[in-house]
Amino acid sequence: MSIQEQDRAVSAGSTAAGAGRREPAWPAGLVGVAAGAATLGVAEVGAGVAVRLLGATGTPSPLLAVAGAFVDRTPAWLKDWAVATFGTADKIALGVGIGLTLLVVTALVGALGRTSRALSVGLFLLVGALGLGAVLSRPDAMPVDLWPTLAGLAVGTAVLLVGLGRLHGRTGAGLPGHGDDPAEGPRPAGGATPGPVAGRRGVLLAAGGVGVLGLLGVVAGQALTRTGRVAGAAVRALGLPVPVRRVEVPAAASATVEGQTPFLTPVDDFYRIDTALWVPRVDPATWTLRVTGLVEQEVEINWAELLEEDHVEAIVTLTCVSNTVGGPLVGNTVWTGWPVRELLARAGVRPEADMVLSRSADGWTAGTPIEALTDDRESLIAVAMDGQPLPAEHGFPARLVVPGLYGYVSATKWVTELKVTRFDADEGYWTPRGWAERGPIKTASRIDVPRSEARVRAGEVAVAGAAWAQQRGISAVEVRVDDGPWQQAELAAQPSDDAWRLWSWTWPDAAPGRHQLTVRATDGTGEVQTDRPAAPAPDGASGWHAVEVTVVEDD
Ligand SMILES: Nc1nc2c(c(=O)[nH]1)N[C@H]1C(S)=C(S)[C@@H](COP(=O)(O)O)O[C@H]1N2
Ligand SMILES: [Mo]
Repeated sequence: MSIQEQDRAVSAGSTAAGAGRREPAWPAGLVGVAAGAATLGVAEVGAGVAVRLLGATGTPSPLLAVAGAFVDRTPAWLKDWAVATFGTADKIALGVGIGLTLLVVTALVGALGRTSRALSVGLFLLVGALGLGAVLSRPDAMPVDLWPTLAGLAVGTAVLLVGLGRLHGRTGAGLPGHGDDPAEGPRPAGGATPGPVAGRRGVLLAAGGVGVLGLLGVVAGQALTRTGRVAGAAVRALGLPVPVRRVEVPAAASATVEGQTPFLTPVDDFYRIDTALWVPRVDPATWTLRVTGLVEQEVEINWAELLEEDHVEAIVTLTCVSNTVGGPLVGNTVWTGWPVRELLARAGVRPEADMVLSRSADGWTAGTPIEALTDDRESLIAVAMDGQPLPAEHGFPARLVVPGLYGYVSATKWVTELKVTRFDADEGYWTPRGWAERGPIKTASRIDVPRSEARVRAGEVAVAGAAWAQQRGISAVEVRVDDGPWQQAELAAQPSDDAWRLWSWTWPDAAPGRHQLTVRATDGTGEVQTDRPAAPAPDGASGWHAVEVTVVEDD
């Protein structure tokens, strides 16, 4: 009997016996959810095995593939909103969003099975096809990456068919046992038991069990996948180049006020922004960096060769274009690396080139104006931050660091290729997604102390923060209370124009009540930070950072 025939038999049976009584939707919905969970459980465990044991290069996990495909299609305003709302937890938020969507969709698909099992299975497979398409659309995808999802769909479809069949009093084809329970009473001639059958409870329990197992599979599969991708202890054991030039970080550059951001951001606190849903695990033994495109000759270097070159240290503040005024997506550290300009010189850049499209192991790209990589600024192929190998999530084994440009147009992590090209021929990942083609960093300043909405004691109040204008440096920072006059802040030392400059100011006579503190910086060229507010998209936020504080009576 085909599915359609069974359907007809089922509806005929239930109308005859049920006399118009409509079955509730939720048991069938639960079966749909169980089928979805079973699919994902099998697929994610399979994906974990594919990544861990079989060395898959693509994204065999349908969940990560869908999430990745979604991220790639995120318009600027949505990315902006997500980062503003969830900060660096945006990936978790995305995971929760996908989970809830799947819950609703599979429940609906299951509930439709009351009317037509064929329709239910058809829609179920359609959703599965979207997952398969997402897997195939990922960078480095191979047809073999499809098997975990296909295996999951086979199991999920079986769960759906059997669950719906039993729920509607039909014995699934080749499934003995059902209906033999005398408690279910006599079976009508059509072979269908009437209405909601006594076996329903069993079906629901089974569906719940399958659902839980499926979820466990998802958790286990994700754990397998992720640990499989993160560079392990072997990474730490690798030697690092001894820099031919070291930087001094003078004590006078340090924070002076408690709660102020430290001059060097601890690696563990360094913000992380990327489109990678799993951290690419790049094996330095097979890693290479190629220079291609508009060059006299293509050049390729491997890890051992890179370590042979003359590395230097540079203090560079990295900033994300998505950072809001006063936001946290900025960090400062000492980078160790080989100047990009030396690698490009080896390849010989042709005069018509005006951009370098750098590409990462996971297919992400950044378009950087060529002069930022060939002039005398300290643009590096960085292999270390704060004297340690790059953590996997910050680009191990090598990434680009380009002073003066937002990360999205320059700071390619897990970098594998530099394609010398032109802006009119190529574009970086974020450009077609609504972000500007070029992203020079705007002068910015931030109040860290006191925090917004803090309560402080009347009298002397320490105010402190950081300001940055990479490549230009900071020459002044001013603070204002309410609409009062601008006051010069004290500046810490600035060992590099590419690093932020810490500042502090003592508010001498904070009076009880609510007050607003505002900060603005002047860059090294004498230009004052603009007060014109702008959202991060398309080329970086602007405007003055202000905090509201409540001053309370000193007792
Ligand atoms: N491969 C890759 N590199 C990337 C990105 C990315 O999505 N993929 N994001 C860029 C962006 S937008 C920023 S702000 C910086 C952030 O670097 P961090 O995570 O080390 O702080 O990395 C850049 N490099
Ligand atoms: Mo960014």
